[in-house]
Amino acid sequence: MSVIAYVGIGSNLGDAAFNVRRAVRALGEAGCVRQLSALRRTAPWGRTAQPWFVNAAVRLETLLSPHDLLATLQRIERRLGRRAGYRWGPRVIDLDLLLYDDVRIEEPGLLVPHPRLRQRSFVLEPLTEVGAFARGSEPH
Ligand code: A4P
Ligand code: MG
Repeated sequence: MSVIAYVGIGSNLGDAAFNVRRAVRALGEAGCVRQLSALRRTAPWGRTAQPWFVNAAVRLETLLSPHDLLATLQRIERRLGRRAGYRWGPRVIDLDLLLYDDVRIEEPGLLVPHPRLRQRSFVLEPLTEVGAFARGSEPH
């Protein structure tokens, strides 16, 4: 049975908007992209001495388990040119699994909902736009 998941997309290297659009297209491998937020230019969070980001979020209908979805996101990141960098550093593409249905996962390699969701307007705003909190629920 399919479930609804939300994926956050960010880029701040190269043509960031182009990278985000390529990632959205590639997400077809993970399921059906039901809605894409606006693409926003956002000031860098965490490490401020790096280029501005382009951020967006999608609502995705998927048949994949959370682990398989994460593996697919990481495969897409690699294919789009993501190289190992440092935490919160610049990246060609970053795909974060923000929400997966109402599921909570706390494992070393997978935390859902994404842990820093509430601190970040560059995540919350596009998430809201694609309907993540449409039933009036608070961010998890
Ligand atoms: N991981 C655990 N849970 C998840 C999840 N729900 N989704 C693990 C995705 N990955 C998850 O991720 C590191 C590890 O997190 C993965 O191996 C996976 O097993 P990463 O993407 O390689 O590392 P990272 O992105 O450098 O670290 P982190 O903490 O995820 O960084 P963030 O939170 O993604 O922050 N400023 C603006 N304006 N816009 C941005 O998009 N992004 C960052 C990166 C910093 N500042 C930003 C932005
Ligand atoms: Mg990340």
